[in-house]
Amino acid sequence: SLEKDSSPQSLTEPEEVRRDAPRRRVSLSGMANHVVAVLGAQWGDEGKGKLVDILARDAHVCARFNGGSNAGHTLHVEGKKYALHLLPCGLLYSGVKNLIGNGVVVHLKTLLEELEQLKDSDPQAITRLFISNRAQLLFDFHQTVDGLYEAEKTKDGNQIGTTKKGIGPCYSNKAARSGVRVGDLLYWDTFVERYTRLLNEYKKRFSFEHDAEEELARHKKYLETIKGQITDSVYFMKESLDRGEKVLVEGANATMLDIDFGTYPFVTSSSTVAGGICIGLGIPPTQIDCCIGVVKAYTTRVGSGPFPTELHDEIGKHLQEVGSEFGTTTGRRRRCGWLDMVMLRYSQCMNGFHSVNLTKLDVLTGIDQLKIAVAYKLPDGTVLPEGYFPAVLEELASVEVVYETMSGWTEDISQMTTFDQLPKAAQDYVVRIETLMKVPISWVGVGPDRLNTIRLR
Ligand code: 2SA
Ligand code: GDP
Ligand code: MG
Repeated sequence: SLEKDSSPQSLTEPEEVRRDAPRRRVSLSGMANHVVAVLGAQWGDEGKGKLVDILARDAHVCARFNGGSNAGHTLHVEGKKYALHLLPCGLLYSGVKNLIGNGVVVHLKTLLEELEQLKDSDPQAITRLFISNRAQLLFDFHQTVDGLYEAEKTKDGNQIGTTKKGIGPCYSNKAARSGVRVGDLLYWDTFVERYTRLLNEYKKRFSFEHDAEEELARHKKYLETIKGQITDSVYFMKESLDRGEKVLVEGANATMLDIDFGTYPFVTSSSTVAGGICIGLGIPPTQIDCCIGVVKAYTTRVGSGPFPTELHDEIGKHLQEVGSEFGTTTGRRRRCGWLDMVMLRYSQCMNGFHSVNLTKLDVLTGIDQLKIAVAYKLPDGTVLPEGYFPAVLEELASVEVVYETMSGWTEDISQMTTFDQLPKAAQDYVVRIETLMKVPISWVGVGPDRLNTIRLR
């Protein structure tokens, strides 16, 4: 009976089973775990690509779970610079399989152009790439429509400052259940029907020219190239995990751009936080062993939206210029400001980072005094509690930022390889961040190259 089922006795057994189940031990040293995720803790461009590149060497699989070609991950490897947008960074290693999960929106033209870049040095790269049959296809008209929405919003001063890569329109179609998926390509007539229906929906809403015949013909060619790479990613991941393979999950965009938890509506359209991994790859939360947060030693943001610690002075200019803060995808100048611990503690609430990679510490060299935002105060003097970040932009706009000031340093730290070599002021800055965030820092970036990384744990 119902009563019996809900009695405390019936709960005892499963609880015991759960308690007895072996728990995996988390290691802070990245790929010592089975499933490791690298996620951006701020507004993106923290340097996720660089850490993924460092860890991918020891992975069997590198997987993307969210976003599309709006992401821009820059890698500096052996004197060469790579900018990847849609391809997982693990593709640079010949022993790593790369998965584009169901949560990604795939613009095949971009994907194949990126592969083309690698063709000379690595003609086999495509054989290591797998694309989920459940991933949404992003067409050229999504990009056109992204621009048209932005133009409409610009009229009222509400533009988001998107990358115009079609991300918002494509995820909207997914939610509206009118999207076209990668697997649909395998059933050509259905694909053409769905594509045409979707395009016609947009044609009713906007006036724009679009050569559907040409785009369809191109997709027929794309299909020939990628047919063997289309996979059922849930099954792919299950098999991989059953074999005990090491999986590196590569986050795109970042926490404060998350569709739910970011500074809505000035966000991207995917789930960028730890929870998004399960949705975008089809793996259970119990499989994720370690989440690493990538935190830039200051804050940047590209596009519109609130930025409480933004600097409009010489220091902001220093961060922008010394940090080469330009968008990897659009070349846009990134807005710069002080490190914001209020935001990072909020970021920790959703992501539960096991450890942190602090990046771009070298960019702070030469700044006399460094500030860290440690609290937000409301107009009535109330200090917001730890972990709380205003969801409503009006409340966020009303806060006064409370800063702590620390001494800077002048020594060039870019060639330093141990924590002990860092000037005392730089060490203090790192330790202070660790204390305020309550998460161990495992790596400190002191330059763009793979090698410019100090390992702490
Ligand atoms: P979208 O295109 O719909 O995802 O844009 C919505 C908002 O998300 C921001 N966004 C980004 N912010 C930082 N970096 C991103 N990737 C590129 C990079 C950006 C670039 O690595 O530099 O090149 O401009 C990225 N992608 C999206 C975007 O600025 C909007 O605020
Ligand atoms: P992602 O989107 O998080 O992968 O980051 P991006 O590649 O868009 O932007 C980060 C930029 O900072 C890239 O140009 C990296 O090469 C560079 N970078 C990463 N780590 C460091 C670092 O520790 N110091 C310096 N100076 N540059 C870094
Ligand atoms: Mg980027």
